[in-house]
Amino acid sequence: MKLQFSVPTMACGACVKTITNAVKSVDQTAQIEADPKTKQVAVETDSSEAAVKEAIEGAGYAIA
Ligand SMILES: [Cu+2]
Repeated sequence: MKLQFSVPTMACGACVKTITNAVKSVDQTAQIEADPKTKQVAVETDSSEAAVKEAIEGAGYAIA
Protein backbone atom coordinates (compact mmCIF):
# COMPACT_ATOMS: atom_id res chain seq x y z
CA MET A 1 0.00 0.00 0.00
CA LYS A 2 0.97 3.60 -0.42
CA LEU A 3 1.44 5.64 2.73
CA GLN A 4 1.87 9.39 2.98
CA PHE A 5 3.43 11.20 5.91
CA SER A 6 4.10 14.84 6.66
CA VAL A 7 7.48 15.31 8.39
CA PRO A 8 7.99 19.02 9.16
CA THR A 9 11.56 18.66 10.51
CA MET A 10 12.90 16.92 7.38
CA ALA A 11 15.24 19.64 6.14
CA CYS A 12 17.89 18.21 3.82
CA GLY A 13 19.34 15.23 2.04
CA ALA A 14 20.78 13.80 5.24
CA CYS A 15 17.30 13.78 6.77
CA VAL A 16 16.00 12.00 3.68
CA LYS A 17 18.73 9.40 4.00
CA THR A 18 18.05 8.85 7.71
CA ILE A 19 14.32 8.50 7.12
CA THR A 20 14.87 6.21 4.13
CA ASN A 21 17.14 3.93 6.17
CA ALA A 22 14.68 3.91 9.05
CA VAL A 23 11.84 2.82 6.79
CA LYS A 24 14.04 0.23 5.10
CA SER A 25 14.87 -1.25 8.49
CA VAL A 26 11.18 -2.14 8.71
CA ASP A 27 10.71 -3.13 5.07
CA GLN A 28 13.81 -3.62 2.93
CA THR A 29 11.77 -3.56 -0.25
CA ALA A 30 9.92 -0.35 0.56
CA GLN A 31 9.94 2.41 -2.04
CA ILE A 32 10.44 5.79 -0.42
CA GLU A 33 10.03 9.22 -1.92
CA ALA A 34 10.94 11.98 0.50
CA ASP A 35 11.00 15.66 -0.41
CA PRO A 36 12.53 18.11 2.10
CA LYS A 37 10.86 21.02 0.27
CA THR A 38 7.31 19.77 0.66
CA LYS A 39 8.09 17.82 3.89
CA GLN A 40 6.20 14.88 2.41
CA VAL A 41 7.30 11.27 2.66
CA ALA A 42 5.58 8.74 0.42
CA VAL A 43 6.19 5.08 1.19
CA GLU A 44 5.15 2.11 -0.91
CA THR A 45 5.25 -0.86 1.44
CA ASP A 46 3.61 -4.05 2.62
CA SER A 47 4.32 -3.10 6.24
CA SER A 48 1.68 -1.52 8.45
CA GLU A 49 1.30 2.22 8.70
CA ALA A 50 1.97 1.97 12.46
CA ALA A 51 5.30 0.18 11.91
CA VAL A 52 6.52 2.70 9.35
CA LYS A 53 5.39 5.61 11.49
CA GLU A 54 7.21 4.17 14.48
CA ALA A 55 10.40 3.76 12.44
CA ILE A 56 10.34 7.37 11.24
CA GLU A 57 9.57 8.71 14.70
CA GLY A 58 12.20 6.40 16.18
CA ALA A 59 14.77 8.04 13.89
CA GLY A 60 13.93 11.35 15.54
CA TYR A 61 11.42 12.80 13.10
CA ALA A 62 7.99 13.67 14.41
CA ILE A 63 5.10 13.11 12.04
CA ALA A 64 2.65 15.98 11.78
CU1 LIG B 1 18.63 17.19 7.24
